[in-house]
Amino acid sequence: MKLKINSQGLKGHLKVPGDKSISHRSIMFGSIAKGKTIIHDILRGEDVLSTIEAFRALGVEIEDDGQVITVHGQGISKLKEPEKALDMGNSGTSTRLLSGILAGLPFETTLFGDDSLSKRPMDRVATPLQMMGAEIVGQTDKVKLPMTIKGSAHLKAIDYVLPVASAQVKSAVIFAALQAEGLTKVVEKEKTRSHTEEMLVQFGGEIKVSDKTSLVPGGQKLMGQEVTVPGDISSAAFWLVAGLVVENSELILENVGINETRTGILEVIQAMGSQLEILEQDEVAKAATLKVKASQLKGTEISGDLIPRLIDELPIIALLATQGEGKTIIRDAAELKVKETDRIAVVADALNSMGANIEPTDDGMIIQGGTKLHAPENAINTLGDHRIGMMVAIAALLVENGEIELERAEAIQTSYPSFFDDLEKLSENL
Ligand code: SPQ
Repeated sequence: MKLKINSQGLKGHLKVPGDKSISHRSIMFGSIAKGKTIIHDILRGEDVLSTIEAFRALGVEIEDDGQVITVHGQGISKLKEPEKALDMGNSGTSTRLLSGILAGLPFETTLFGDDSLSKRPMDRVATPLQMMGAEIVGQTDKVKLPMTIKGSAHLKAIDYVLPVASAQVKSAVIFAALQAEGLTKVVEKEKTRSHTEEMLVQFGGEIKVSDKTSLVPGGQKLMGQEVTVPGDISSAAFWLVAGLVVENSELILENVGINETRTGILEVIQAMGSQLEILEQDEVAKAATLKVKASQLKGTEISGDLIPRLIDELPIIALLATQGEGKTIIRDAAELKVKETDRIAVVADALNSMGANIEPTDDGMIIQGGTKLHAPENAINTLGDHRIGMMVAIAALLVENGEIELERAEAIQTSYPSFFDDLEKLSENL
């Protein structure tokens, strides 16, 4: 598709669409709990639809009346062997978290995905789940998809120190631990998003979390709940950055999820000296209304325990850094290489083709600020990565002349189906 260029400014209010991580988990917890779960404001992105279809195939009745989703949970032991292999689409979260659930169910399930997901490593979940007693076979030693899981009705609790900072691996082990005999201990490398732990408690489960350690007793039974999904800060990030870098912009973003394990981008924006205001904050819903205005920015350093708190925002933060004054250094983010694409290489290639100066490194990027972006010579391809597509669409707003063709733009449906409608709306308000 041809991207909109040369924006004269973005203005107005936007209610940010539902959080993808919480949407997946609301379906999963609802499906393994007993009783009705009612979900408000779920994200109907393709990744979440993959999760919904997978649980329907496992025998769960899930209704969508266009307003709320109702999951008729019958308890985890009532999930049944699917008739065919489950299509996980593009979704790492669906695949890895579902693996933890399937690990304790005594039947065989095969999971497959699209070209991007089939390149992503699944050994990170297969290893702890095999230690607990599940049989898991995938392609190559990295256990890539298609992968077959034969669960065990007698999972054993383990003590597991995560070798990578990953909420998906932590969550897979927690889901398996709920079904195991004994107390499972999971120790994180860095603190990652806490949605699984929090929602487990919301669904009546038990978990003891202290800093990076979680203790999960086995044999748990959960109860259906009413869930309201807050807006996704990872989707809001595109508008936060657009509001800061596109001249003459002023945006108010409502319903932005502010779980503290996800708010690293707000700290970066503040460190870069930009104008960000928190207008309202709802501590119960864990959501806030944020306001941003076009600002002068300066370079910063992003590393260490901040990385898992903004891992999915790094592509759009890289664009932000190209517009600051001075250098921005991103370190400790090697995990970017195993996302929907190698987000270090793909971000650097896409923005450099538009005139940026980004040096990819083994675990991050060195970004020179103050670069003027132009239309690239060739089309830019998302390579199936929604966050690359949205980052390039925001970068295009800064380009004054020419045309920018985005190939495989449909990848954006993964997490933000109304992205271009929202861009249109914010562009019309001048
Ligand atoms: O689900 P998927 O494809 O892995 O999605 C991504 C994304 O950009 O939307 C990563 F590519 O988000 C992950 C995130 O990076 C979602 C997630 C979760 O919901 O638990 C955790 C993070 O992944 P990880 O590997 O660090 O656990």
